[in-house]
Amino acid sequence: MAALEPAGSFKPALLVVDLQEDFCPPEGSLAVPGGREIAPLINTLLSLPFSLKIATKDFHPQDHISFETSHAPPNNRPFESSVNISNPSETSQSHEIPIWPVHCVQGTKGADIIPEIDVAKVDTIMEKGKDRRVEMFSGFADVFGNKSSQATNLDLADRLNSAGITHVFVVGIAGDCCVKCTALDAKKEGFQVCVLEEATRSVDTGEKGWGAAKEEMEKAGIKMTSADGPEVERVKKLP
Ligand code: VGL
Ligand code: ZN
Repeated sequence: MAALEPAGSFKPALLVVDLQEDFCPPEGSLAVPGGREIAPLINTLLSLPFSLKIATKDFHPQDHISFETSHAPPNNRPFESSVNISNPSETSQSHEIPIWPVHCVQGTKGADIIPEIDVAKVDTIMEKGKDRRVEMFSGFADVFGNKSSQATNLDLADRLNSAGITHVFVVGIAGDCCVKCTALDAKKEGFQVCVLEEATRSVDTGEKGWGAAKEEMEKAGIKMTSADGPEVERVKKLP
């Protein structure tokens, strides 16, 4: 659908990925260094005339398959262990996923969007990762590429397409995880995609983490840019 927009048209959306308590210091169970620092810049972006502003939330059941508590030791160490999970809709397919500390459990404070973010400026909040059986980093689909209503409250691509969105700007946390996967899927869905680098923070800021994530995104045709760059200038000029 995005491809059906007239050439040269510009209807940008802002996706604010997972700015939640559990991903932020000082108390988050999966705190990403500097996660809270990017809130002021994200609020500035939220006040710009994007056609649509969506915030995503990682929103897991308490027995989610990515949690250390869902697996037996010794192969359940967060940031070290990984497990194979099978595709709920095609059980012959499997995928290796990392093990995480318990995070963003539905109904807990850890799942809340941090109060520093001006959520009144957000049009829609989408929840992802709701199916205990499968990992979902991207707001568009799970790690197998499934779009299931069991895992989310909203089909993100549908929402963007029905608003006639052409360009997707991605910010938030974690840069090397959910931001990357969401940006890659946005590109696959046919949108032009920018990631605003200073408005993301990563679990691993090194070459293997954010460095590799940037390379993968750039290879896919995603633009790494800045809030001072020409892409955001174009948003500022919108009526
Ligand atoms: C995320 C790890 C596990 C993220 C979500 O938001 O980047 N990371 N679940
Ligand atoms: Zn998660």
